[in-house]
Formats: sequence, C-alpha cells, structure tokens
Amino acid sequence: MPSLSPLHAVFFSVIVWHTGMNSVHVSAGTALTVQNVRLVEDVRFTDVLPSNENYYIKSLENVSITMCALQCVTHLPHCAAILYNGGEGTCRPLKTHLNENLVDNKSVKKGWKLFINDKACDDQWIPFNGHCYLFHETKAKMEDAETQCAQQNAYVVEIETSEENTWILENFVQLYYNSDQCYLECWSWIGLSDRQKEGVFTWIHQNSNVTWNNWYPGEPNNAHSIQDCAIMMPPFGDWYDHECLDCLVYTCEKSM
Ligand SMILES: [Ca+2]
Ligand SMILES: [Ca+2]
Repeated sequence: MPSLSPLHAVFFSVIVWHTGMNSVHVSAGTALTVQNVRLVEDVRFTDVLPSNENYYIKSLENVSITMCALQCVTHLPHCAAILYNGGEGTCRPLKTHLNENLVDNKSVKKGWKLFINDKACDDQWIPFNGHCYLFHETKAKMEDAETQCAQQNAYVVEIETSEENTWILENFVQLYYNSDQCYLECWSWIGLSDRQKEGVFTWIHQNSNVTWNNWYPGEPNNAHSIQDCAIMMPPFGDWYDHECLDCLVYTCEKSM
C-alpha cells in the first residue's frame, strides 16, 4: 500500500470542460490531491450516476474520500475520475469523465459528487479507460484523417470492445449526428481497412486483426468494389465498409 500524501482542499475559480463538440466553463469546485494526482470536483454532476455501469472500474463501500482518491491513483491510467458518496462512504472509480450524454438524468441519487482527474489527457482530449480521444468535425478522406491524427501523436480510433464502441458512439458519433453541424453523410471513420488485402480488415495503426467487431449484417460487402475503409454509423454504432476517398468526420485516439 503506497503512503498517502497530504490531502488538500482548494478552490478554483473556473475550469474548462471539453466535450469534443464544444467547451463549457464550470464554476468553482473542490480539488483533492493524492500522490500528485489532482481530482477536481465537477459541480455540474452532483447527485447523478452514469447511464452505463460499464464505466465503473469497481465499487467500494465504507471508505474515506482519501481512500477513494487513492483507489483512482492505483488504477491509473484507467481511472479518469471518481464518484464518491460521502453519506454512504461509497466509492466508484470511473473509466471516463461524465458529460451530459453519459449520465442517467432520470434518477437523482443523493450524496454523489464527481471528481475528475483533470490531467488524465491533454486539453480538449477526453479520457476513457486509459486512452485519450479527440473528435474532428472537419471532414477528411481516410488518409488525411490518418495524417491529422498522426500529427497529434494519435491514430484514427481502433475499437477493441463493445464498451469502447458504445462510448465513442455516445460521446461523438451520435452527438455529431444530432447536431446542427451534421450535413449529408454524418457517419464517422474508424481506423479499420482492407486496403492491403481485399476482404481482410485490419486495424491500421496497430496492424492487428479484428478481435471484436460490430459489422452490420451483410457488411463488409465491398459494394461497387471500392469500399476499403470502415465507418461507424449512428444511432446503433454498427460498422460498414465505405469508399476511403469520401470525406467524413473522425475520432483520434492515443494512449495516456
Ligand atoms: Ca481503442
Ligand atoms: Ca459496404
């Protein structure tokens, strides 16, 4: 068990919250610092829980807030935030920050506070399960999307699990689809292609085989013999192969 550094409670005037679509200024909140990790209260998410329990790393009972913060530190880089209920002493380290799309607005659960690890990712990038993600609304050909991500030391998103697929869908693809920015083709590149060998789709950056997939039934079908790059389609997040030269939005991903 690592030793605890002193727990500090300080106040901030303002922190900036980025959703990838826009940024919102958040007013004052408390911060905890444990072993150089600063967890800042996000006062917009009080008394709420996420809509998807897959975003919990674990759940603990009867712990202090210091112990809860330490749980987050011991689960780095996967811990992006903690939910703590002071009344019950319940602690839930989270794989991601919360935002309007990830909370269950129907149920108000008294006593919960959200503290985010505000250094988990660079400014504007959003953490999930040890990786950082940035959505690009400027449409690009797949090759140009790859170049743009590479310039940010990242790659076009590569999806290994249904949780990651759902998180990408809820945070970026579906949001964009519902937004005023959406015009005509509003689906999104994922970093999957069979350019090297027709019919064999591999993750471009990791040069790895597909382990989990979400192909729509009948896809990939290489329609008109010109579809070598994969897209995610709202509202269900299923995958299709598509023409690489088309211009679409995309998400970049990198390790923390
Ligand atoms: Ca990934
Ligand atoms: Ca297709």
